[in-house]
This record gives sequence, structure tokens and C-alpha cells, in this order.
Amino acid sequence: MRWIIPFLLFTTSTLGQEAPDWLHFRPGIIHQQGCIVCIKRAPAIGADSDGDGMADDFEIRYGLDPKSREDAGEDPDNDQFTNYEEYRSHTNPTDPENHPAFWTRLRVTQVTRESVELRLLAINETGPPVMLRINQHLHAGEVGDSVQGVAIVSRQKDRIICRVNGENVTLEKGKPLQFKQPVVNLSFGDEMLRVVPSGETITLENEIYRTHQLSRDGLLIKDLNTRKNLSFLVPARSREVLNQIAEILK
Ligand SMILES: [Ca+2]
Ligand SMILES: [Ca+2]
Ligand SMILES: [Ca+2]
Repeated sequence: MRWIIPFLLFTTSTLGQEAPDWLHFRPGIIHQQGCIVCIKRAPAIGADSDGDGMADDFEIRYGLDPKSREDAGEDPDNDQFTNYEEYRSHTNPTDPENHPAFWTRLRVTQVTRESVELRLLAINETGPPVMLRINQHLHAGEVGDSVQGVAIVSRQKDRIICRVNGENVTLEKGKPLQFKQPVVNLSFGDEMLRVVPSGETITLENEIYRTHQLSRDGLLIKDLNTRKNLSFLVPARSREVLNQIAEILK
């Protein structure tokens, strides 16, 4: 649009005079009958008159004010998502049952490497799949699975052999195991969650996710609600967090 400015300056100085013929070859900018600049009267599809990030047609459809930026941050249906967030997710800002997935509100706030305790509480062999209860969480426990940051190498009646930081260690029922691993702090609105990056279950309202992998871009989680094994990246919030992740993954 920058190239319009010199035109405006020029045409202002020539108001009241007949425009030279060569100007008539600028359809859309110079009107053929001599009006200088053509102004669109109706908003184009996708136009955002108040610049609040939500298109006019969306605001009109749901009774919002396309001439006020105030409503972008409001939540009239009280489903915990703002009108702007609902617009971005193509959901209905007036229907509390229709909203973006809860994981979209998760943010990585801090990543540290800490000593974590693993406790194998039960092995249920009535499966498949064989289920392990570790630190109160239930995991599918087949060889090759990864649970709470450790990969299962083999399984016996009351113990599993897992790979931790490049070493095989035995996790025995009733005997806690301490080891260092990354811990990710997540914010979910005002709530704070602490998770290990691999295999921990996260329940948000009634939606269930599983942490999958920490990468330099953030935490990858799997959506267990759709059973489609979809993966989502939870964005790290700041350069500081990305630096923490890079340090831990060195
Ligand atoms: Ca708008
Ligand atoms: Ca809402
Ligand atoms: Ca809604």
C-alpha cells in the first residue's frame, strides 16, 4: 500500500482540476469520472474494521461489535476461551459447549532437570495391554513403551528393567527409584502443572493428553481423546524457556 501515498499527495494538489489522461489507467485507485481515490463502502470478506484480530463477518454473526476492540478479550459464553481464541479456532463464542481444545491454553513456563522418584505400585497382567501403575499414573507397559521418561527394556512379574540416562536400571515393586530427568512446568490458566516429558498423563477438564517428547521447540503431547494419536506442540512462552530447553537437551 506504500505506493498509494505519493498518489494521494499528488491528487490532493490537483483537486478541482481535470485529472490527466494517464491517471485514468489506474482502476481501483483513480476513479474514471474524476473522483480521486475510490473508497470501498462495504467491508471485504475477512475485513477487520477495528483491528482486534477478528473478522467483521465473524463479529456480526455472533453479535459482537465490529467497531470495538474491547470484545476480543471477553468471554460471553464463559467457557474460559476469549472471543479472539474462539475466532482463531473457528468455534462459537456464544456456545459454552463449543470451544477450542483445552491443550491450546497450555504453556511451557519453565524447564529444569531434577531428581524424580519413580514408584512401581502395581503390574496388571490381565491385559493386553499389561498396565503399570507408576506414581499413581496408569501406563501401558509393553516392552518398548516409554513411561514417565524411562523406556521399558524388559518386564518380569514384579519388576521392570528400564533404560534411564543411557543405563539399564531395575524398578522393583515397592522400591522407589531416584534419577535425574527433565521436568516441565506448564501453566493452564492460573493452574500450574509439573510433568516429565515422556509418558505422563495430563487431564484438562475432561480432555486427556499424554506428554510425549521434549524438543528444542517445546513439549510434544499426544491427544488421547480422539484416539487418533495426534501430536501437538505446546509452544514455549519465551526465549528464556527455549534457552532452558536447549541447555537441558545439550
Ligand atoms: Ca474485528
Ligand atoms: Ca468463550
Ligand atoms: Ca464457546
